[in-house]
Amino acid sequence: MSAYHCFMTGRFITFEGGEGSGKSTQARLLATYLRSRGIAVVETREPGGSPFAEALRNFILDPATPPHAPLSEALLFTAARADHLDATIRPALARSDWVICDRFTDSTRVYQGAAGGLADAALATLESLVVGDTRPDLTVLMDLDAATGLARARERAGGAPPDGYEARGLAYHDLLRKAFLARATAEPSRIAVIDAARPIDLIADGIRSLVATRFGPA
Ligand code: T5A
Repeated sequence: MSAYHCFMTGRFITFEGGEGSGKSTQARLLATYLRSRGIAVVETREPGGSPFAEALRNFILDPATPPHAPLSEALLFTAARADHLDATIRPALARSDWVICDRFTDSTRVYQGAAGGLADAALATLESLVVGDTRPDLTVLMDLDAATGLARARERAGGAPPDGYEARGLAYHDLLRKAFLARATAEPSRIAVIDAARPIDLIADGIRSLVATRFGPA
């Protein structure tokens, strides 16, 4: 029997990082691995993860959406998050499923806070109102230099127009990277930094070890 079976309470794991850093790839691989060990996993993402939040995602990320202020943006992401938590994340954790979420609150703190200029204290207040106690047990920060991440995201898009965030310059994406790393320094017990420049399989192995160390031996 897998040692994971000793840990049947739900776990909440988020993946964070810049564009093209491999979050979705690694979230999917971890979910597949955990399912192979008999664990029920809900894979989800932000913005999105529930019908209402996915509708907001389409609006927010549509390149045709007019420019708007970081505060409006933060409120939209937070509205999507409130529904995502109620409709998807909390019910899954209540069933003792594991939840693996591609982006969560650290993205708001970094994109709308550090990069958008909103005060961290204001975002922290919104966060406690909406997230409450449903905070991630573990956050995997995929750390990659901005140029490589953007190149990967553009290659994958295959010529489709970049969304509003991808279209911003290299200096902006470098600032995001530093802001994510600063969050990891501030919360080392929750946020683990992963070198995302390595081959996909090596990174996946490292994340499995991390999860085993954190929640029980593999
Ligand atoms: N946002 C979001 C906010 O501003 N505030 C918020 O509160 C929230 C929640 C979301 C946007 O919204 C913003 C941030 C974002 O700009 P999105 O479409 O979800 O937009 O974009 P991303 O989350 O950035 O997703 P991406 O798909 O661009 O990046 P991923 O998920 O990090 O990368 P992934 O796994 O899709 O990989 C990209 C490509 O690289 C390859 C993959 O095969 C793929 O082709 N790849 C690798 N290649 C080489 N080596 C590796 N190790 C590789 N790993 C993956």
